[in-house]
Amino acid sequence: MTDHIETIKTAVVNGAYKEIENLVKRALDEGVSPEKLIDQAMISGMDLVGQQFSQNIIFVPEMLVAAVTMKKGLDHLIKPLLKSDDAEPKGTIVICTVKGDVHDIGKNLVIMMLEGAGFNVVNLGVDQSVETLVEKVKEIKPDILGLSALLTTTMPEMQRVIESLEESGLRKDIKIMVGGAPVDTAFAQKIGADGYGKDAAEAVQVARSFFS
Ligand code: B1M
Repeated sequence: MTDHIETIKTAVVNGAYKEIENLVKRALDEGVSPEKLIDQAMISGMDLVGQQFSQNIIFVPEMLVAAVTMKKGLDHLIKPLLKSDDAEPKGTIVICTVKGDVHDIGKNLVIMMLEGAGFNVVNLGVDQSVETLVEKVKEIKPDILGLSALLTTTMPEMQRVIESLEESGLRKDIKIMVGGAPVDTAFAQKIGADGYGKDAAEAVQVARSFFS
């Protein structure tokens, strides 16, 4: 089992996008859980990629190939396994990465888990402006708006979204959940969000708590 985890972690770090599907399939066939593959192999691999980037050992192109590799493993093999058939329909969540930010792996993982838990998720993608979000909230009327940011420079966008929703009179009808590596509970409280999810599993708990 450790072998599968180490092999897949190395594949993500090395950007082995041609091999990843086979490696993940083999691990799943041999009984490694999707959750273990995500946490201990893929996310841990991406952390290493981030460290290597900070130390100038690798650069943006390598980081991008690692991201493509992780996405391939997640989308085709793990996503279907995270869906549960008996999940009762819950509320609707509109989710995106904020303006100026194109990181979407974590957000997409959050979406997979929310869908698996029975939420109806509308994924607006990445780099979404305050104006678009206000329009979409007006149009879709979701129960929850989820905002993701991976850059310290894009975190303030979350506050702008909340302020604009307040100005448009839409804030009172919606719960706002924020997340992403640089975000924490203190920041979420400071900007007036209703909840913060440390990871995908916590995001599901927070979303559920809005309905209890
Ligand atoms: Co970027 N990048 N990147 N990058 N990148 C980071 C974030 C960085 C920490 C790397 C580093 O320096 N060590 C650094 C940010 C530094 C900072 O702001 N303090 C950084 C930088 C600097 C940059 C660029 C500026 C580099 C450049 O161009 N010079 C550039 C910016 C582009 C832009 O957005 N405008 C850039 C570009 C990229 C790529 C495009 C190459 C690629 C992204 C590809 C993609 O996403 N499609 C990339 C990658 C891959 C990373 C790292 C290596 C990995 C991110 C990731 O996918 N992690 C990252 C380093 C790191 O995080 N270790 C780094 C795995 C993912 C599962 O975790 O996203 O944290 P995460 O999501 C978690 C939780 O945070 C949470 O749940 C998820 C699952 O557990 N969560 C939520 C996330 N969203 C949530 C929302 C919720 C709730 C929970 O509710 C709504």
